[in-house]
Amino acid sequence: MSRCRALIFDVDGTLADTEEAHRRAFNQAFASFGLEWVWDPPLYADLLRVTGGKERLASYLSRLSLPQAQRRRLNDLIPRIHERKTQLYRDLVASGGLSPRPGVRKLMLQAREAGIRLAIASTTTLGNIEPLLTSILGRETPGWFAAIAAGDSVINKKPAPDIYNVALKTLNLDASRAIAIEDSAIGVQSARAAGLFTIATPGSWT
Ligand code: XBP
Ligand code: MG
Repeated sequence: MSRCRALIFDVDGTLADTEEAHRRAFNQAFASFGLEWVWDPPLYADLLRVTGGKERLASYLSRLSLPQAQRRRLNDLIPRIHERKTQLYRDLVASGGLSPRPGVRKLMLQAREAGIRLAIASTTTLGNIEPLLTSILGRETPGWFAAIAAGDSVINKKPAPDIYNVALKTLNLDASRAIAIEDSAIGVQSARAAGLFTIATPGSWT
């Protein structure tokens, strides 16, 4: 194993246990659109097999038996529902209810002291990441990352390797020079497909 020059962190479930906040934000968004959808924890755990909030919404919609016209209307509404969900999620993050998972801050500080760069490869919306880092680790921490690859910067989300390839490209590193840290089987698949040695840190939704 050649010397590691970067750690590439997944976000949701790895830096912090954020999926409960995502789940609440989805449900609050549904209510604000007058939709009677409720994603309870068991259903959400199943829906998490689809990465990306918009893709997850489309996957849920495909399960519902609806008249064609209503399906089309709701499908067209997905970007707006997701936009609302993202705003509600950021409000939840800003309210300060989340903290980093044990060891995350220490590992980042040790990496920085060792001259190992930090990066992020996440399926979540790019605009969620800086507020989350600021809220759970402090205002200066978004500047710790040499690369933040997220959300819609790739078409094929995890388990495809694309988002990790974007992070590696930004770092200008070969996969053999970095280690990925992930909480989900889908995330591990994605990092491995990009050729990365991957550490799995199972969380409450794994
Ligand atoms: C986890 C995801 C994201 C979040 C929801 O991302 O799959 O879709 O569940 O965030 P990660 P969005 O790769 O960090 O584990 O609604 O913004 O997609
Ligand atoms: Mg994750």
